[in-house]
Amino acid sequence: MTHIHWFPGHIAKAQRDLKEKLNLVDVVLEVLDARIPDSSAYKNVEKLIGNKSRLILLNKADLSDPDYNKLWAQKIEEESCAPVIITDLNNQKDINTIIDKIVEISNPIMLELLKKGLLPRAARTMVIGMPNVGKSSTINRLIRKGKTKTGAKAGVTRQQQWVRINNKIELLDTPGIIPSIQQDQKKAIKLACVNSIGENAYDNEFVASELLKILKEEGYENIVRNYYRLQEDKGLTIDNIALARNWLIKGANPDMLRASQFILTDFREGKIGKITLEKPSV
Ligand SMILES: Nc1nc2c(ncn2[C@@H]2O[C@H](COP(=O)(O)OP(=O)(O)OP(=O)(O)O)[C@@H](O)[C@H]2O)c(=O)[nH]1
Ligand SMILES: [Mg+2]
Repeated sequence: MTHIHWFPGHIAKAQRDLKEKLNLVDVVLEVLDARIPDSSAYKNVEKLIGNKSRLILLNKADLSDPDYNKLWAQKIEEESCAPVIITDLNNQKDINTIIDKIVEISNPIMLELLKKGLLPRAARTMVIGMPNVGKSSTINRLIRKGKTKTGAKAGVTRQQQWVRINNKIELLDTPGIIPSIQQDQKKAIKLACVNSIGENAYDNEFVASELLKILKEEGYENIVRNYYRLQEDKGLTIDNIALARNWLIKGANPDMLRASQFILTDFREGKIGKITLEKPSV
C-alpha cells in the first residue's frame, strides 16, 4: 500500500459535528502540530469559523526544531491575522499564556455585548484541530487550571459540557475534530509521520521510508545517522538502519517491519531530535 487511504463516511460526520459545535462559541482555539504547521492546518478554517475570534497554538513545540518555531509563528500570524502561541502543553507557563490570550481576544466581544445593553458573560471557547495534535491535552490542562467546575447548559447536547476556566472563560469539554483528509500525498505522508492518520490507512514501511527521505531533504540526515549509529558509507534507508541496530529476521536479513515501526516511533517521541518536517517559505 503506497498511498494514504481515506474513509469518507467518518469525514462527513466529523464535519457535521464540527459545524454544530462552532455555532455555540465565541472563541476558537485552533491547535496545529509545530512539526508540520502547514500540513496540520485546515485551509478552509477561515470559511468555517467566520468572524469568530481565533487563537492558534503551534503545539508540541518541545518536539519541533526551535530554529523554526518562531519563523512559523510569524508567518502564520501574518497570513491568518490571528495571534499564534508556541506551546508545549507540559509547560505550565504556556497554559497560563493561553488563558491570558483567550481573555484578551474575547474582551472586544464582551465590550460589544455591554454596548448593546447586555450583561457581559464568559467567552465560550472551543478547541479544534486535526487528530493527535493535542486537542484533548489542551482541554485537560485548561480545565485543571480552572479547578473543574463543570455544569451542563441548556441547548447543548448531553455529551458536551461547558467548563468554567475562570470568570471570563468557558470551555467546551469536547474538541472539534478536523478530519486529516489531505489530497496532497506529500502532506498526507507528513500527517502519517506525526500519527495524525489512522494506521489502517497506510503501510508503516512506506511511511517510514518517506520519513527518511524528508529528514534527509530537510537537513536532519546527520542527527538520524548519529541516533542509529549508521556508518558513513551506508545510505539512509530502513534496511541499513535495521542492520546497524541488529534488527534481523531469518537468514540475517533486515527486519523491515520492526525497523519501520521503530523509526516512526522514535521520530514521534522526539528521540531522534527536535525536528520540523516542513520549513516556512520566505
Ligand atoms: N511532547 C508533547 N506531547 C504532547 C503535547 N501535547 C500533546 N501531546 C501528546 O500528544 C498525544 C496526543 O494528544 P491528545 O491531546 O490526545 O491529542 P488529540 O488532538 O486530542 O488527539 P485525538 O483525540 O486523537 O484527535 C498525547 O500522547 C499527548 O500527551 C506537547 O505539547 N508536547
Ligand atoms: Mg482527543
